[in-house]
Formats: sequence, C-alpha cells, structure tokens
Amino acid sequence: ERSSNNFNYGAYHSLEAIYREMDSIARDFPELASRVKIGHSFENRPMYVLKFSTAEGRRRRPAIWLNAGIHSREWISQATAIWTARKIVSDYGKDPAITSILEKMDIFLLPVANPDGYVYTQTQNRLWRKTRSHNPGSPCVGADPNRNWNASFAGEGASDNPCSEVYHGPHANSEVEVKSVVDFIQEHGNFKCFIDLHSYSQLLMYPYGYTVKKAADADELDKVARCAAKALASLSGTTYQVGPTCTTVYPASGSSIDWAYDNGIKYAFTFELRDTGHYGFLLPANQIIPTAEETWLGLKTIMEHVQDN
Ligand code: ING
Ligand code: ZN
Repeated sequence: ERSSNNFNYGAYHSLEAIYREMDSIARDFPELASRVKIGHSFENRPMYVLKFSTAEGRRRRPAIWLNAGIHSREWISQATAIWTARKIVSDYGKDPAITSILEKMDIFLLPVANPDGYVYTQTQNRLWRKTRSHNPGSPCVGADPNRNWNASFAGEGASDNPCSEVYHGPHANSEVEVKSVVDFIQEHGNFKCFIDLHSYSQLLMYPYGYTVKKAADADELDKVARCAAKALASLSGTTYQVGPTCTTVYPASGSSIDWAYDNGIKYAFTFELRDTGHYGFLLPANQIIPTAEETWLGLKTIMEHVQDN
C-alpha cells in the first residue's frame, strides 16, 4: 500500500523524518528504489543512501553518486536531495530523460552525509558546519568533512587547528562519515559521476580546489557545467557562475570532488545552491521547491552527458 503524501517537501525536516521518507520512497517503489545503510556517524547514527536501479539481479551498472548535507548548516542541500529522491521515482517511466538514464546507470543518493552535524544544527547551533567527532587535547569539536578526503590532504585552504571551521582532521578519512562513503564507492568500483550539493552562492564548480592547475578534463567539465547552469536558469532565471573550485571560490584541499576526480570519477561537480547571500544558510522554506526544481534541470543535464560518455 502506498504510504503517503504526508511529507511536506516545502519544509525543513528532522533527520528522523528524512530517514522515514527515504524508507517510504523505497516501500512505494520497491522495483526502483531501495534504502541501503552504508555506515554510521561518529555518534552512531545510521548513514542511509537511496539506490535507484532498474538492473536485474546483482549486475553493477555504471553509477552516479549524489551527495548532500556534508556541511550540516546548508539545509537547502539535504532538502533538495530528498525532493530529488521523490522526483526520480515519480518521473521514472514518464520523463524520457530520467527513464533513459536509469536504463543504463544506477543512482545513489546520500541526503544527509553528516547526520550528527545535522541534528546539532536543529538542537544546539543552527550554524554548525563540521562533524561532531572529538579532538583529543582540544576543547573544540569536529572536523570539516569537505577537507578530510585523500586529495592533497592538509594542503592549501585547510587548517590544522581543531577549532577552525576548515579543520582537516588528524588524517585523511579520519571522519567515519567520509570513510563510509569512500569505502562504499571503492567497493562498488564503477562510479562515473560524483555531485556534491552545498550552499550558498549559486556556483557550479569542478576540480581542482587544491591547485590552480587545470584538470586534464577541465574543458569538457566546463562545457557540461555551462550547459547545466543554462538548463537550471531556464526555469526561473536563477544565475550560476561556473568554474574550477580554486579560482571560483577559494583554494581548498581534501575536498570530495577532488578525491573523486583523482580516483577516476571524471564527472565531479559541486553545486553551491541558493542564494547569493541575502539569506545565506538560512534560506526560507518557501524557496526549497523552487530551488530543487531548477537544480533538477542542472542535475539531469549532467547525468545525460555522463550517460552518453
Ligand atoms: N563551500 C565549499 C567548501 O567546502 C568547495 C567550497 C567546493 C570547496 C568544492 C572545495 C570543493 O568550503 C561551502 N559553502 O561549503
Ligand atoms: Zn558546504
């Protein structure tokens, strides 16, 4: 029995509510979606992904990783991700683009990559960014999970001070939330695309963050990103700037997309979602659906390109 339409996609939700909705999507569309536990957080909360696949049996199709909520205070990211999950199951078989993508590839979507941080932003400090791991010898808590990947770890644009917002952690993959994703992706072995959703600034970026050197595939990635930004803007005129991380925002080592790219996942992108700073991290809930709708057009553009290449 179809459980619900009682999840309000135009509101921000607790971790528990998001996890329940993921389960509900999987139960509504068992042939298409399943909820998979890929690990747990520092405070022992489960990390769930939704797997969308039309493959028979155990065949491992080329796959797309959609990552969200790695920085807990960027709530539009988690909210856009769960909306996207419902959009995928609703549109499969109706929208030829997503239908064809799912005939060839699997999609894995992680809506809350930093569950402890997300709970903390809802209960203690709305602007918490990092994980909630302990730093022996320091009163400060957490590491920046987007400085903790094994890509020029502890290089430029990261801090070795545990009290910094961009503390890289004691070693690469020290954060169990990052390690869980790395292990899953490596064990799977056939990811072609990695997209990380952040906020805010309305940017669409590709590697590198750790160097100003041009990535080998920069020209292709730039072209794809420009097409995606154009598709996104076509809905209601929201403009995105496109470019490599390092020169578009700032130098940043140990990021997810640089790790993905250097490990053979060519189509690696970061979205910085709405807005450009008026509300910043505190984007009003009435912008969730408009943001998710336009972002979906950008995501589809990228995924269609991945499918054809
Ligand atoms: N911005 C990103 C950050 O982690 C970024 C910018 C994107 C860095 C991609 C590295 C790679 O700092 C926010 N808002 O978190
Ligand atoms: Zn972020």
